[in-house]
Amino acid sequence: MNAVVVDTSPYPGQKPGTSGLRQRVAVFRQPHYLENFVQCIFDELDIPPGALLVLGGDGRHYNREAIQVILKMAAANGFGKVLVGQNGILSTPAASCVIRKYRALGGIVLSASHNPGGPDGDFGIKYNIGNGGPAPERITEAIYARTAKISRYKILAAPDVALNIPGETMLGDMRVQVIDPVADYAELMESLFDFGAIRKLLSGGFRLRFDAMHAVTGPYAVEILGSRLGAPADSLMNCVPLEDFGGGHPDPNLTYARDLVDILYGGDAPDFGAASDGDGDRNMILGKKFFVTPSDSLALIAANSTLAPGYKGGLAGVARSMPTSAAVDRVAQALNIPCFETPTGWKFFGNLMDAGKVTLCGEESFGTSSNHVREKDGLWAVLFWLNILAARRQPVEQIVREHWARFGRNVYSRHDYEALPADVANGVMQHLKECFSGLPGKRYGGYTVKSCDDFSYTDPVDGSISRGQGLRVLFADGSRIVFRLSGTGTEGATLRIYLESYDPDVSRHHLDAQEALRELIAIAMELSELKQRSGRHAPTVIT
Ligand code: VG1
Ligand code: CO
Repeated sequence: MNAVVVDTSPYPGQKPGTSGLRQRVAVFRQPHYLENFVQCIFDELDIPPGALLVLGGDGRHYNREAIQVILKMAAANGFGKVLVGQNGILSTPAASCVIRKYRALGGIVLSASHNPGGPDGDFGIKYNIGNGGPAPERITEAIYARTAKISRYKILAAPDVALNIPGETMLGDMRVQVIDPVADYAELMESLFDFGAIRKLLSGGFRLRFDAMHAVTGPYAVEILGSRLGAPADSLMNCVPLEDFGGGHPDPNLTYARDLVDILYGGDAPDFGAASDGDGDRNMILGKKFFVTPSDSLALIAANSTLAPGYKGGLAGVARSMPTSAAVDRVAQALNIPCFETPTGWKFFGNLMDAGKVTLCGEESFGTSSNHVREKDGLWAVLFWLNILAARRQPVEQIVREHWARFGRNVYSRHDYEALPADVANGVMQHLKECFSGLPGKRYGGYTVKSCDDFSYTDPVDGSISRGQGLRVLFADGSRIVFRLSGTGTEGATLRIYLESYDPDVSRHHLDAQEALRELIAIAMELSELKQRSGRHAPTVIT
């Protein structure tokens, strides 16, 4: 078997976004498209002899073919060994866990996360570094720069490797070890949470529903929630992964996880509901007729963290992405620990965790996790909630309401306008920026603008600066509106509007967020001229 060098030429636009390179499957299927990007990743690495790579994906359409290409390219580029999930499957947090556990040089994760899959859907690829986390911008920028110049790639001329049974084979001079995708991850979860207490909760009449949305967490949920914790088989929905996620959006929110939401809001609802996304790094938490916002979930986990054995020593600090509500900031203050505010995207948490500055991190986009891995982790959050529920023995809603009564409520919502024409979305952002200098001091109904800016972040560990991370309008009473363009979509542009106010008054805590934020929503429309510019009258998704 020989390594062959194939001549190629650059494709424009192979630019990693918030989380890797995401494009339509048809784009990835173009000749050399995947190969170009993978070679640029490898060229950017210093691959020492015997280097170990971790490889896996969320099982979406094109996963199987891409895995074979990457294996052959890894062999031709001098890797000593690849750990690959059985059938090419690894959830994003499991990949992170495996990279760390086996001290790999890094890993390649194939996923477009919550984006739809299938032949007409999306595919994605991302490089994770040796700490298990997404490559920082410095590296993704360097990879992108290489994609503009690439002229050849290396690949082994070899038959496909069988990936259906765990075990080891050779591919040229490189070893390929097919691993059980669940085992290492399940072991890590058992080391963090009180499985005995959760088992007791689940056998004592407490009812849960978990929706894997036909995505990668199915087998993880069946093993961990089902086999190890005793959740009945009919409490685990859509746990058979499908290449097209059954035609749905594998995005656990109130819009796309409708089936689960209907069950939790219906008659005879279970006590607890949860879902995770395409690659298993997101989570949605529901109680009986109650939705826990991801920002509140992060704050609640922080406030109750010592109930879980893996966190009983306390937290070093917490971090949240800028658009995430400040609910966790209040918990950090009470615990007297630092709280960091980073740009959107998990890659910004890695340095803080590596430096021991934070234990828990979260994003408003249904992402929560800790320093046990360097990715967000959907099932981890579900298990953390179950651990808290097993210890407190109160309904989800009551736990959240007690939290609000103690810390006040950060009323929060995000409005997404998906698939806008790019020029309309850019026009809105440009218009907002132009207004900014005249806004401070201006009154809108009960709100006075205090300041506005384009969020920029200086990493406290390596000093790197990330600019242009979202437009913020901050009001005198601490409320805020943030406008940001998505960096994960593949069609047109998605504008996200994040709305937040703070209410310490318990007598208003029952209000629906859309109701409580009504005035701020109107101000966001007025400032952005979104309706006039786009002709849209309502968001595509409200969370
Ligand atoms: C979105 C979320 C962001 C998250 C990213 C990746 O990015 O807002 O918080 O880190 O998706 O999540 P954007 O640029 O579209 O707003 V995942 O689960 O899609 O890897
Ligand atoms: Co995801």
